[in-house]
Amino acid sequence: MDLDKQARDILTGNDRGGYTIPTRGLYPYQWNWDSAFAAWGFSTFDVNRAWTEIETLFSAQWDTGMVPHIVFWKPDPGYFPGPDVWGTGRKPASSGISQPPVAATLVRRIYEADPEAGLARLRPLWPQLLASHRWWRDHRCASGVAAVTHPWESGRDNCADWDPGMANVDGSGVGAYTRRDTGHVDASMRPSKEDYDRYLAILQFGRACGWDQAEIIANGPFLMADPAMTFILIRAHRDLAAIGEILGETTAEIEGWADDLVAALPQIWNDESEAYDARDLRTGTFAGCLGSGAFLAWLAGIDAPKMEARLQAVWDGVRFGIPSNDPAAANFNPRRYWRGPTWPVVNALIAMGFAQAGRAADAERLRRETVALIEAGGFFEYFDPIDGTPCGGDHFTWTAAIWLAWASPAAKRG
Ligand code: 9WN
Repeated sequence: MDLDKQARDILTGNDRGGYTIPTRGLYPYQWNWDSAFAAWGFSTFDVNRAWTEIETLFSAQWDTGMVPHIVFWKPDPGYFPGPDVWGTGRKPASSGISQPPVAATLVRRIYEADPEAGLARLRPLWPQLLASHRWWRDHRCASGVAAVTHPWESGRDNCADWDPGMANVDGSGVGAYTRRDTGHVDASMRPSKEDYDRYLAILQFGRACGWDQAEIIANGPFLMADPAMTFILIRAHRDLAAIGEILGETTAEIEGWADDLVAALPQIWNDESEAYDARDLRTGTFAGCLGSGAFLAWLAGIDAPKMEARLQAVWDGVRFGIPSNDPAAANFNPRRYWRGPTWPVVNALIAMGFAQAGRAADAERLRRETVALIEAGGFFEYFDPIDGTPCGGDHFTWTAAIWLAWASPAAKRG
């Protein structure tokens, strides 16, 4: 069957009425950055539905400005940890952390694809987007670059990048619980029990302090500087400023937020590995990891000539796409979630950066390799970057979305 049609069918099939779930079974709620990608995909065939996706996500925004990483619109026992475990007391029920703020970047694209239809939808979103970017600035960038308070906040949950921070988290007292993820996909592709204990310990700290951000930043069990989040946020600030210009708003403050992040980048430059690297903000320890996070630099308009040779070695070390971890690293695992596999959705972001940097050949290579994965394996959550084996969930929303908006031969790439 025609892949464009299949992709559209996945988006409409995962539509739960105003919001899209990432995939049935494994992820039955609305996820933050997944929804922004879903909207980008919808914009290729139903722009009205694209705007609705973003509006629904932002309708769950906290009064602090935070857009939560999961919105639990309808109870579903198939996912753990659900709303009762998070205990945020919000309406609609949501988790207590956020996720990569790709919304402004993708909203700008959705608007540009059809400015006439978009203007009336863009205007009401402006204060919401601005409040969410201010939240990032105030609560996650105080020490310079962008930090994450939980691996789940990074969206690249199980990356080796988080190992130094996770090593300091005591997961021994979290109590008994039943995971649901391993009932949906092979356990060898998912995080270990020790990882889940620690994820829960971090969650329980947040819950115990009523999700008080100052307390979480000062004393929470996990705080790491994240290159990927920093690059995504720089790009998002610039895109938000461009949206502000369209709407005739003042944008100098937002440009200043982006400039401040750029100025802080030396904080996450690891001289030893000659690359941007995640860093434990409690101990100062670098993760010593090289993967897709560092290669989002170009998305932020950062040229990193010193990282060039490393990029080529990591990319040439696999066959399909840019891997989430260096294939030469001892902790590389080609199938375990974020410890080596390649994500079509991350490839789309990296390619956006390549295109912006005038590296058309790299952008095209990344697109072709991603196309090969989807053509052979289908619309899976992620893939083994060496032999192309599809992994994780099937009929996956963001893979279908980036197919329509970027990878498909029919996509209008801008
Ligand atoms: C926790 C939905 C989400 C993605 C994340 C991905 C995975 C969740 C999980 O699935 O995380 O948020 O339960 O493993 O890592 O990036 O947003 O697709």
